Amino acid sequence: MAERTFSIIKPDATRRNLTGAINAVIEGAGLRIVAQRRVKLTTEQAKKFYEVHAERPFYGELVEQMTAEPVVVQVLEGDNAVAAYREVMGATNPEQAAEGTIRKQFALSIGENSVHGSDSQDNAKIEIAQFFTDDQIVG
Ligand code: RTP
Ligand code: MG
Repeated sequence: MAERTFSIIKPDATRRNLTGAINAVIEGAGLRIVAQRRVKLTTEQAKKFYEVHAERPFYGELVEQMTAEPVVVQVLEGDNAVAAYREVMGATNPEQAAEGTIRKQFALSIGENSVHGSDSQDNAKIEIAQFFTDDQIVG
């Protein structure tokens, strides 16, 4: 089975009506969107999702931003999906992101950087399970 990763199209992007434009970049890179749902995260959901960053100075702002507007949660499938999506996303700071990446094209700042993608296969499994049951993912 092809590898899967978890993606979030963040509020800064949904607010600017960029869901389709970002999905076009994802699909253009050969990744398949095998599950997708639009949802407004609760503060509890956002806090739990970003628990690893709880001690970082930007944690409060991050949780605020992630709950400000709806997000689109997705499961992406393809060869080396975790690494492939990290490459398509570009660097966390859009000023350092490579040409053609999602963050280079669309991100507003290091915080409002348009997308999230899992950073390992283990975390992908954990993150996917926070939002999707197996029967909701159709590969
Ligand atoms: P992500 O988890 O969202 O895919 O992004 P990432 O791995 O590139 O970045 P990470 O270090 O995991 O940080 C998670 C998210 O926190 C926000 N952030 N703000 N103000 C800041 O200095 C700062 N640093 C990180 C970003 O929204 C980042 O994507
Ligand atoms: Mg991360």
